[in-house]
Amino acid sequence: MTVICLMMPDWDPAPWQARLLAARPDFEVRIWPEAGNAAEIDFALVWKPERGALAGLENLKVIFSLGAGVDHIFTAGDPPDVPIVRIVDPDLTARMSEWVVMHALMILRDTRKYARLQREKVWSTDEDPAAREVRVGVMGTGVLGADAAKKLAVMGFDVACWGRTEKDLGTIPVFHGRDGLTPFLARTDILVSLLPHTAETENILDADLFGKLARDGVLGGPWLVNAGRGALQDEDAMLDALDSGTLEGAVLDVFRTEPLPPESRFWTHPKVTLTPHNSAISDPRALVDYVVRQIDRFERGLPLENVVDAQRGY
Ligand code: NDP
Ligand code: OXD
Repeated sequence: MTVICLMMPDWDPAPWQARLLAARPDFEVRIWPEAGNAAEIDFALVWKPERGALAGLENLKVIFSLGAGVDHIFTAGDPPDVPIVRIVDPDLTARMSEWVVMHALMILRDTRKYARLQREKVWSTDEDPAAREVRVGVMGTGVLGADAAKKLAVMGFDVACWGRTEKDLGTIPVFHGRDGLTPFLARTDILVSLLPHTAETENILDADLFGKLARDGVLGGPWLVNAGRGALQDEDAMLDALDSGTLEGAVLDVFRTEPLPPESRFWTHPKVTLTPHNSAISDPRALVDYVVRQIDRFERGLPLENVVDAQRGY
């Protein structure tokens, strides 16, 4: 008997449980906190587990993050010393790139202005810029950053990326490391953040960074698009930058506190578009197959895929 524990306090576990059992009727699927004898649990499938919840699973073999990010596991306390496998799946990747490309196009085509003109019943047009004139900088050259960058380039944007280490993304220039950050920002009109939250990336989106973005672009000022994590952003600095015009606008899917509290200024700021951390949802219809495949591999003695480097934190 293989015992699975679903730890997803914010999500409905029912579709995950049903799909797991359909794929592997031999699984016993328990739902936290009704987990029975914790020593019997082999695999934990988690999204934002409660603090300390993983620590008691003494015979755990693998932790599966039900998202691409794993910061939610580390911030819930020291997890047991077992492999952590994260989601890398075309369904999730495609969703994120759709969201990034959609918002880059909405910025390019100034949909905010045309919505206002429609409300005012004004028939008026400007000389809107072409995608090739807009420099998009993607922070993160991993699974999501690379895919979004390639799809932005297909739309005609002038794309570059920035990551921790050197990478080859074909015709897309890749900057890396702290030394590469300033020149990368200096050629960026739309900054897309697809970084993980680690000790190194905490608050990376701060006043200093906003001040280094290009000011000579065709959009009238630089934009920030963040779908990485809220902890990447210094939110007071971001609001100051929006108020002062250092940032022309921001599109935010993630926040330091989620759900975003009703009193947050982001809800009503005229330069902010926000979405409720749904740029790339984890859909059990796609992702259960991935997890089951990894468990099958583990049981057959094959290496797990997409194992997180716990030292690096992603
Ligand atoms: P990957 O691990 O594939 O990529 C992470 C990228 O970040 C790599 O290019 C890595 O560089 C870079 N990176 C990490 N640390 C640093 C640093 N200190 N300086 C510069 N670059 C750094 O992750 P994914 O692309 O799959 O996912 C990225 C993140 O997106 C997730 O961790 C999660 O936080 C977020 N996400 C958000 C979702 C949402 O709905 N809003 C949905 C899914 C993911 P290198 O390769 O050189 O090490
Ligand atoms: C993820 C997320 O990390 O949805 O996959 O945030």
